[in-house]
Amino acid sequence: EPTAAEKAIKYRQSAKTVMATHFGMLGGILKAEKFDEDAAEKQAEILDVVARLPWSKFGPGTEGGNAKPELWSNTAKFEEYRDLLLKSVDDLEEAEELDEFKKAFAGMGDACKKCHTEFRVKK
Ligand code: ASC
Repeated sequence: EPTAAEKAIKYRQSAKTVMATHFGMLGGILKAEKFDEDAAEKQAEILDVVARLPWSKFGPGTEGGNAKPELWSNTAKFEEYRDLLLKSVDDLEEAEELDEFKKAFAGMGDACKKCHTEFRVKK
């Protein structure tokens, strides 16, 4: 039986795998020759839910996985990156034109990258 920490790590990694999959699907839609706005809106809707899932599973006692210990000693910074991500999915939800989707998409990728650079172990 996995420990509570192992379950938390599995959960947050799984949620991020799903998030990355939909992020990639949206990227494909935004690069396509003809913009399918309905398809982009569907992905934004999914991301707006999925992007909220991982964060409660980084609580005290869940150190490990691919996260650096610094994540638990600098939670303010971690939460700043999380909020940056959540702002970008709000922007995605509000986007109505290709340019707006692209801008929010870039913001989302930027938030992913900033947090990974600081808090994810280098592989
Ligand atoms: C992904 C993924 C990330 C982000 C990041 C965006 O698909 O797994 O960590 O996008 O590379 O900059």
